[in-house]
Amino acid sequence: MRIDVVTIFPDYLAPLALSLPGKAQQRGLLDLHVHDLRDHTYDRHRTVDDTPYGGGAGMVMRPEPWGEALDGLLAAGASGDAPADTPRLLVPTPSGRPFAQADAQRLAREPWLAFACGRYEGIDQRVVDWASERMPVEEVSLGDFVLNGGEVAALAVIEAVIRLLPGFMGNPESLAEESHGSDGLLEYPVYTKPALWRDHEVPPILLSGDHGRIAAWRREQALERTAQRRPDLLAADDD
Ligand code: 6GU
Repeated sequence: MRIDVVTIFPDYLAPLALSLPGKAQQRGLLDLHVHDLRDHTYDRHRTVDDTPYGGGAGMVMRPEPWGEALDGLLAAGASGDAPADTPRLLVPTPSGRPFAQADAQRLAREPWLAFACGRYEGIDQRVVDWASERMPVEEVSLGDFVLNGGEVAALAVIEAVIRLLPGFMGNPESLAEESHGSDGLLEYPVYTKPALWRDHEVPPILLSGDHGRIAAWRREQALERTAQRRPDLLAADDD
């Protein structure tokens, strides 16, 4: 999978050189391209923002640098240098549609993703409107809170997606058994050695060797936890 990220802070994406994402790049599973939006500015101060039309607080990202940056992606697509004609463009924003595991699974099947990381009060809406006429575009949110910019959100989405790529994980079985996995429940609590730690015991059933009762206990715990923390998930859980 190819992933392009356009940002005024390329260093925010540096963690993708670490750990499993770093290995995935070395092994050719992930082809990551990070671009500095300011490379598409031509004034002395490399300005990317301006005051909002209609007034109000904060600054808005000007469309011209974004247009050039996206032109560059389309040129890569047209030249055959990329794995598709266009990327699917993800725009992280608190006003986007909520991003969930099903989206990660859907995006993991795409050959080419691009991320437009906005800062300040956001990107001039015409950039999304123009891009939408040329490539699939999704404005996505991680939840009901506000980050300073799209970079941390892009990192989170990228990690959620690339860990689903075939061959990314050492042990693909850990993909099947996790919160927001196929059963729609939160994960049950987990324990390891020692069996007694600071007066706290591991639930004895887990030491019983009775795999049927252990599976039933875990299901019960997952249901209880989900009811406590995320009742909204149970409303949609049919079984
Ligand atoms: Cl995707 N972007 C920003 N800037 N803030 C957020 C977010 C995204 N999701 C939650 N808060």
